[in-house]
Amino acid sequence: MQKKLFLSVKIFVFNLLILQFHSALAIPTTSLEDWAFNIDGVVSENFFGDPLPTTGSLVDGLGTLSLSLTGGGARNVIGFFDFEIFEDFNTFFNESGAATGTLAVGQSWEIDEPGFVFGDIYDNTLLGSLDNSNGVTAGFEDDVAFALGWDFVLLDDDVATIDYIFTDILPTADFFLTQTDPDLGESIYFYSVLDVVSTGDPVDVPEPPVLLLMFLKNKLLFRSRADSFLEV
Ligand SMILES: [Ca+2]
Ligand SMILES: [Ca+2]
Ligand SMILES: [Ca+2]
Ligand SMILES: [Ca+2]
Repeated sequence: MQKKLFLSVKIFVFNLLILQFHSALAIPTTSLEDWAFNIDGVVSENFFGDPLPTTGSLVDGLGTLSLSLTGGGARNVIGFFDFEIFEDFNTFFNESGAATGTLAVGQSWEIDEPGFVFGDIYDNTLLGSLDNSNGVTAGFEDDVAFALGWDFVLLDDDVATIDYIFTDILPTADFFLTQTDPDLGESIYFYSVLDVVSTGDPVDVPEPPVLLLMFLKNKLLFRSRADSFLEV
């Protein structure tokens, strides 16, 4: 028992030293190894040197990437990401993923090995259909990749904004994915927000006081005409 405790303390101190060494050298703990987007069947892949179809940038693998869509019709968007945590120190395949919360309408997700060994997440991204399952659960650590998708319908004058948020702060989002390096107790979180705004001109509806004035004016006119008619 004492031996086990001593071993645990040794591992804890070792991990602490690695963390301090890491921060002393200002080496980012997370890095984006690979990404792909499928926007209505048009695929952008980091593997082939495509530019990211998003705006925004990531610092040490964290931040927000956004994209805007216009044009009426059914839309299908998937963002795939392969992040590594502490890859230089304890590899990229000692990590696991988890999904938390309730999906929004039209939202889909996947956590899986990125496709070099057993995962089908990359193929699913290219096909435009995620399997809503986790292939790299805790206890079965490997190379974690994750993806979030949206299926929705836009009207002609709608603008959709999709944000992909990567953070090391536990989110309050209704649905989010977690990638964890259990050996160092480090986690990053990923969630997506879809916002649709109509840019159409609002129907020109008179303000209530204006309507009331028009009604009173018409009523007065009618009465005055009626009175004139009676006086003849
Ligand atoms: Ca790792
Ligand atoms: Ca899968
Ligand atoms: Ca990887
Ligand atoms: Ca990974």
